Amino acid sequence: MSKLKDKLNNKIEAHRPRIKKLLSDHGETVVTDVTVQQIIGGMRGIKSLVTDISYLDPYEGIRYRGFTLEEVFNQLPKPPNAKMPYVEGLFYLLLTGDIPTQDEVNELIYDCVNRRQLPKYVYEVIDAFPNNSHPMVILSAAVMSMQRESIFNLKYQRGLNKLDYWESTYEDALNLISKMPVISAYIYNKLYSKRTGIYQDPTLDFGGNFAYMMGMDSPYDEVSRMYFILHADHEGGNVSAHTGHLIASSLSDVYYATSGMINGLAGPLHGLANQEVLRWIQDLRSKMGDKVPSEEIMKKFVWDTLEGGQVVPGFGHAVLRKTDPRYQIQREFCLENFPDDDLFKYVDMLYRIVPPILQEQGKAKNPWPNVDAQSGVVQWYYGVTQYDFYTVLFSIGRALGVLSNIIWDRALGFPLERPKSITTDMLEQIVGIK
Ligand code: HAX
Repeated sequence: MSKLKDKLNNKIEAHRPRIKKLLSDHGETVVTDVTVQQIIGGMRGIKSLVTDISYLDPYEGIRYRGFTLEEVFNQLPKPPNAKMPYVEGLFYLLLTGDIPTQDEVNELIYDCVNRRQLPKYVYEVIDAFPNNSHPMVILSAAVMSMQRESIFNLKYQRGLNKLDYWESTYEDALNLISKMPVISAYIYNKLYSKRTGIYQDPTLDFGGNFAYMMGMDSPYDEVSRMYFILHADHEGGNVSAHTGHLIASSLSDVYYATSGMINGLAGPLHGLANQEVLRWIQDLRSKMGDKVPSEEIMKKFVWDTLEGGQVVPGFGHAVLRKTDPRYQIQREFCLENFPDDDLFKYVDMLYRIVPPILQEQGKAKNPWPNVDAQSGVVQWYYGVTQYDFYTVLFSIGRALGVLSNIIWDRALGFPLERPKSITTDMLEQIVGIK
């Protein structure tokens, strides 16, 4: 057993009695009331999931295992001369709750490097797609095609003790997370680049090897590390995390669950918003030629979008009630590295003019920008201008959190998810209309 798995085993053994006690001694305690608005309105804010991987405070933003993003970026070990930490270190933190030492990260990197090779048929699955397929469709299918590799599934078929579910899920999760960057870079090369095939460097970490496979020079390795870490988790209720958890709750393995979470992320109200932001801005850019628009023109563009019954992509959030710290971190990165870039000037102007407009319109509960308003401009600047691909990058990051959650779901024996639905008639009776 690897040292990480051994440590996880001890943490799981220590955690199991806490869940057991909550259930046996306090199972009937009421946590929250549920309103009609919440039931009809997408279950907003109902406290009905447990995860210790991350917590999202509406005003502070996300904490991973209790650490703010600033603490995560400052405290995780980094490659020599790098400003951004190892992605593997973040995965270690999500799994265990501990900031790893350099040696602990090295061990995990070594383990993951040995899991990176893709079966030949996965390349063939990807190659079979027409080149005008959306990359998220190809990613989802490629992940799904690997279901036959699931160790959990194999062991379950042979008869597996419940207490051991997490172990083979851990193996599946490490296999999948190590392969996802390879799948994604191969999709990128197939769809957009003149490079055919894929070239890996086993001496490089997750972010470094991803940049290498994409054929991107430094600092794209740093950009990748920042991107994957920022997108890793946003507590349990968002569509991608919740989908992964829900699918896995039926004991579907991580390949089914991750393919499903990718499909949820592919919606424009969720992860695809990063693509939408760029598409929307490029629309204005093409009308403007090379010029950056005046504030007046930009305001009209925003109002036209709203009056057309569309949302302004990259703004608003179901939980956050302030500017997303993931947005702020990327904004600071842009200010430090390319403050005079034209596309950044667009995004910067939107940062100033959209919130007052959304406030004036009076619908959005949160008028402030979210992570997706800023992430595309960073990718664009460093050469990934094919914005259809941005949600694939998001998927790699998000898989870190979703897979960590599924391992813990199995370890703590969380059951099949099965909320209750009622009819409109019943709701009307409850409120006294009928
Ligand atoms: N532009 C225009 N209208 C908006 C808006 C925006 N950016 N954000 C919210 N609204 C509208 C909603 O559409 C809703 O309108 P209706 O009453 O007509 O249905 C109203 O304001 C109230 O919505 P809300 O309660 O503030 O927001 P929700 O929790 O329902 O939805 C969303 C949250 C993120 C889906 C929403 O803010 C939105 O559509 N934003 C734009 C798309 C986007 O950026 N998505 C990415 C979010 C972050 C994320 O998950 N990344 O992966």
